[in-house]
Formats: sequence, C-alpha cells, structure tokens
Amino acid sequence: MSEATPLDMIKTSLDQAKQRLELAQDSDDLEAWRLEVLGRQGSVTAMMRGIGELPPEIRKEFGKQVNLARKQLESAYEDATANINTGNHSSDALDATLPGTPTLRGGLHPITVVRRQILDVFTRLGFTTVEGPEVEQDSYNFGKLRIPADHPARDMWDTFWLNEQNSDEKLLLRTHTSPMQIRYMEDHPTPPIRIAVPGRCYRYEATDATHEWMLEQVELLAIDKGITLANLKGTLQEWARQMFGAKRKIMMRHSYFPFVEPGVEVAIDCFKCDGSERDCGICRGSGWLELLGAGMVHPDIIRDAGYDPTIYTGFAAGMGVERIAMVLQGVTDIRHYHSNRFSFLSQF
Ligand code: FA5
Repeated sequence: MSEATPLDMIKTSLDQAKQRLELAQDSDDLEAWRLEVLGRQGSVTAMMRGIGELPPEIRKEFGKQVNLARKQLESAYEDATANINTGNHSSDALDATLPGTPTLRGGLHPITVVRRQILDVFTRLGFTTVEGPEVEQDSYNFGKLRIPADHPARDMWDTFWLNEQNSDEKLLLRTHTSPMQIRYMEDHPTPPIRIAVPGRCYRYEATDATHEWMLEQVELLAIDKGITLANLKGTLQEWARQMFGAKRKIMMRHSYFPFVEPGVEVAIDCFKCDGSERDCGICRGSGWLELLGAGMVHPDIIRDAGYDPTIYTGFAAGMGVERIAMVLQGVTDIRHYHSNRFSFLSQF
C-alpha cells in the first residue's frame, strides 16, 4: 500500500472536520470546533504553516487545496451556526431537560372537606344522607315548622324572598335545612328515620366574623320508638368527639326553636381567646362558639307527619358547617371561605 500523500492528508482532515461539525449540539460546541479547526492554533492553519517544509513541486497545489478546504469548512461552520441559532438543530427542538411550566393543582374547597368529614361521622352512626331544594316554599321553611307568619321566631331568619309577598305560595331561599325534616317525613309514612341533610342556606343579614349571608348546614332527623334526649346528647357527643377530639370542651344548653321541645344549642370552647378577650370576634368574650341548634321533635310535627306521637319520638339538629370548619381549620373570619381569594384557599 502506497503512503498517503500530503494532498490525501488534506482530504482526510477535511472529512474528519466535517464529521465533527455535525456532532456539535450548541454554540459552545461550535466555538470549540472553530478554535480546533479554523483558529490560530487550528488544524487548517497548521497545514498552511507546514507548506514551507514540503517539496517545492507540490507546494503550489497543496496551498490551493488547503485554501479550498478552508473555504468549505468556513461555509459549513456558518451553516451550522445559523441552524443552531434558529433552533433547527434536532436536539434543540425539544430539550427534555428544561424545567416545565408549572400547572396549578386544584383541591377541594375547605368547606367541602369539612362537610364530608361531618357526613362521614353521621354515616358511621347510621344516618343516610339526603338532599332537598334550596328554593323553598314559605310553608316548608316556616309554617309546617310551627313558625306562623306573625311568630316572633321568624325574626331569626331574615329572608331572601323570591316572589310577591301576596302570592298564593311564597317562594324563598331556604334559611335553614329544617324544611327537609317535613319533606322527608311526608314521603316516608312509617318510621324509623335517620337522615343527615347537607345544604346551602341563605339569610338576609349583616355579616361579621361568625355570620355570613350564605351558609351551609347539616340537618339531622331521627324518628323511632323510644328516642329520648339522651339519644340526642349521646349522638352529638360522639359526633363532637370524632370531629374535634376528646380534649375540646363541648357545652349543651337550653335554647328555643318552635319545632322542637325541649330545644338546645351546642357550643364549643373558643379556639381564639378561650374567653379571655372581651371583644373577641369569635366568642365576644363568652368563651363559646355556637355550632348547632337541636332538640326533641315537637309532638305536633310528629302528628302532622301522620305518626302517632304516643308511639314515636325523635330528635333533630341543624349545624353550621362554616362554624365547624373555622374551629377545625383555625379560621378567625367566616367571610374568608366564600371570598374566593386564592391566597386563602391555597392554604388547604
Ligand atoms: C337553625 O337554623 C335551626 N334550623 C337549627 C335546628 C335544627 C334547631 C333542628 C333544632 C332542630 P340557627 O339559626 O341557630 O338554627 O342556626 C344553626 C347553626 O347554623 C348555628 O348554630 C350556626 O352554626 C349556623 N349559622 C346560623 N346562622 C349563621 C350565619 N349567618 N353564618 C354562619 N353560620 C350560621
């Protein structure tokens, strides 16, 4: 095999340089290649400098070929630079190592979380979840619950009315979930009944740290033979223990609702000041936050439902979901919940 001539060496160098240029991934690779091939210490320059050492008869041809090769390499280098800068280079079109654009993760609303927690406990205690209408008839929201038109108890439920006051059946946004007691009993001629009714309620009232114009309640109704106040107390105590733990103090005291007899309300110790601040937004210095109203279903309501009140008794309760959420989540103003502020909601 004959020895490679100086002209063959030019061709080999040219081919190798072109191959290496194809491997360049980015502008750093290109610059390294430029220095190595076309730079002052580069291989092409070295060949030019070596001309003087060649036999005189081939110097001219050698110089011509090296110049040709240099021009080809310069133009290949320019093309490669343009490709990389415009992103045409295959490895730049998709760079899997770049950090991605973060997507926002959704989550359950804090009230949804607590409503589910409440219903989970009552489901374990044997209650079935049912729902009822938010647009309600006057008679279900008030009359059938023993709250007649002129009854002072109606003041407690300042109301959003939906049609004329003199219409045959006035419609309103329900002020509590208690109308579902009546609806459910009407649809179920024979006890036993054990239901939990979650749902939104609306009250036309001034708002503050513990009062909203839109609130969620969970209503309980249990009707059976021999149900007593002890069953109500036991149910609510067990519910409170499972919701808040055994360390929280729960108080039950007498209260008045026209549709129960006797009536009670249940409060929990103030998580904000424990009763030490007279102007506390949560307990107003009382040390207690009211969570729910309850009582033994009034015998008139049992009778109106078609059940014999000498055989059947029952208890009912209605609890505020936002109030319970405030205690569990340490939220000191109820108005945050429906403010739709991302900074608030994203904490949960
Ligand atoms: C009632 O709504 C009765 N229907 C409860 C009831 C049911 C009593 C069955 C007896 C038998 P009250 O208005 O107190 O009662 O409301 C019940 C609970 O809803 C309150 O304890 C409180 O936790 C919550 N609540 C009431 N008003 C508001 C409000 N404006 N904002 C937030 N929560 C409220």
